[in-house]
Amino acid sequence: LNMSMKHLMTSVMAGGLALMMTLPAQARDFRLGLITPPPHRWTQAAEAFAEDVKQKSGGEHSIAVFPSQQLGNEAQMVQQLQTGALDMAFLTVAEISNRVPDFGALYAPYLVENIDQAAALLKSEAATDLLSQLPSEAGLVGVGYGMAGLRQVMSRDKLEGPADLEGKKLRITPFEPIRDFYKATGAAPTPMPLPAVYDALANGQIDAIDMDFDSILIFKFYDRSDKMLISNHMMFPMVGVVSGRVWKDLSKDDRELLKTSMRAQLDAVIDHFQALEKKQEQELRGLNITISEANKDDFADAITEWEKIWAPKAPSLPNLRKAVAEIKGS
Ligand code: 3HB
Repeated sequence: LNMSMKHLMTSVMAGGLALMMTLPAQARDFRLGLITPPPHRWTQAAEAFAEDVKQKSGGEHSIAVFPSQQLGNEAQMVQQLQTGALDMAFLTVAEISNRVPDFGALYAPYLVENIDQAAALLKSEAATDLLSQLPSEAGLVGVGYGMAGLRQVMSRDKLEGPADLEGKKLRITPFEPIRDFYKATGAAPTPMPLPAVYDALANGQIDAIDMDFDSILIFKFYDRSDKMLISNHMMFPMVGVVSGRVWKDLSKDDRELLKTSMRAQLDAVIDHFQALEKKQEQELRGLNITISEANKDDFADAITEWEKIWAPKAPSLPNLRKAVAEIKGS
């Protein structure tokens, strides 16, 4: 071979190699489902995640986001994730706790005292450790936590304290730890996914709702229930997941890309709720709403009842409490 042939062959080989290195193994069009509507921070985070993955994969991968329960409720989305029909989702831990009861530990009433402790707990090792149960117990890879604000109660009729919950048809997110908490207060908990709440309140199907400040503002629930009990009785974690079936066929690089990018967005969701909580409370206090407050002592009996049911079902509870004690001490 003369020099120019050799030169040509080397450059062809180098060109081929460069091409192999820049193209990902397989371009993918992923789908991510969630129940929250477009204005909710979770949906905005999902959109930002999709945009980031598109950019970082040089346009090879895309993620289509389906908000507002378009692909079904959370129970249906979990089934789709298990078969691999759906690739990813941002799910309330509520639905997860229906399948893996240990996650109920995150809903111990007054596990945390405020939103800062909730944020720190969800970023702690104790909470992250729980996620390692998801592949075997639910066929999901738990990438990380997000959250919404702490839970409050709104009602059409008088609501000055826990005693006024007696006999009220009270909307809850469909999961067992919260059902058991409200049953213990004497209320009649009515499970209903977020997108159905406004109409149910408007048509009188329910008297009261369990909700966070942010969604109360987004959906204007105060138009239909103008008594608010600021109770801060529970956290409301979210988890970003990838289908276990989909995950096992992804390259190492693609896994890393999805994990890093999703985690950054989930952390930003936690930071958002932490930063805005006071402002949201102020905004609600400025509206024409009758506000009362309640704390851990006011709910003492219901908490004792809850512990009886959930301490045996949620063995991670002591570990989470220890983490909270460390957070408070630091
Ligand atoms: C709910 O109340 O069920 C809910 C609230 C959120 C997000 C998702 C679900 O802020």
